Amino acid sequence: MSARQGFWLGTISPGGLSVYACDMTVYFPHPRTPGFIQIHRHDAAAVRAELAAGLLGPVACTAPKYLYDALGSRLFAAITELAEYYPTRTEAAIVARHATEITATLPREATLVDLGAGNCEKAARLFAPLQPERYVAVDISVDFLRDALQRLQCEHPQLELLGVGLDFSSSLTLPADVGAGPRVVFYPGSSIGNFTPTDALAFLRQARDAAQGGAVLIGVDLVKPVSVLEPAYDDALGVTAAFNRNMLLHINRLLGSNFDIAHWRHRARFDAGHSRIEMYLDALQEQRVVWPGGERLFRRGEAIHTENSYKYSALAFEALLLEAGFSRIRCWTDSRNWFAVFTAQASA
Ligand code: AVI
Repeated sequence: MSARQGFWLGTISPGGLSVYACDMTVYFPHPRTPGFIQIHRHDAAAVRAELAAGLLGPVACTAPKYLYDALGSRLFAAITELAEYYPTRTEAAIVARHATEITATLPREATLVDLGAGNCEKAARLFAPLQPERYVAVDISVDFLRDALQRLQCEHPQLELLGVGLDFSSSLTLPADVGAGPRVVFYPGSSIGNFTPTDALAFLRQARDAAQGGAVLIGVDLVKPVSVLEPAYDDALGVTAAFNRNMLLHINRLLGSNFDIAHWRHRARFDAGHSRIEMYLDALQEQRVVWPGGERLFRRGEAIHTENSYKYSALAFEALLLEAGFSRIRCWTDSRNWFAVFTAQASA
């Protein structure tokens, strides 16, 4: 908001009073504030049913989203700082080094849609080279986004900001409020690796629709020696172990179960056949875990499969993007070929 104003200025000096005309534009503070839309509704009964079904399977398993309660999100943030966990800093270095080239492949003045935005830091680094018209931060709950978006609004008073609370792991249908026109769908951190390749393909197809003729910008972790991969998921400090075991405390609250974390050990292994890191919790002793309406006896050594993190070759991920209907695919990697950043166009 601005107003053009003409007014007079004067100075008094030993030579007398000099008066001169001044014409300037006065800027008033912009009243923009971030918008918020919560779409995902926590359905406690459905969550309990999903958890119980997973725990009662032939091999007990849980969806990786249950790793992220408030403490789990903080532990994940700590993981990204570990020497062994290379993906976050490798991706940031690729984006910083090639920002001009990367953003040149993306539509200007588009809506930047950030999936799993959290503290919005990664997307904010794209604002200067990309010049988006609108920034839409998506996470499971808008409560995770409030502080970050309010801080960003102070730094970028002209940018339209919207927080959307959506569980996009089940469906990536964005509300109409996100607006018309091309979008850049940003999915960093190799979170796509936490889907099976079949689910990743379905997700990419939805991302292509969501881009409305724009493009995607995706970070993908690449296959590399086991000696690098396994420590990244089983660090010396035990932060990833705490992240994994904390899930049992989260499940106790959601399901009313009685997991005792003292009886469970973290394990991570690379399965070359599936090209994925698998995370497990192994029972240290035989134990009966009970919850309202169910129970399971875990034998000593029996495991709960808690997460998969798929590692791709650049060629295999390019093939997945092509199969999902993307075109003009570009890829940037680091000097060790550990991580890849892809852009791909949603239009033909
Ligand atoms: C969020 N996601 C990409 C992480 C990964 O590398 O698969 C989650 C993680 N699990 C253990 N460490 C990090």
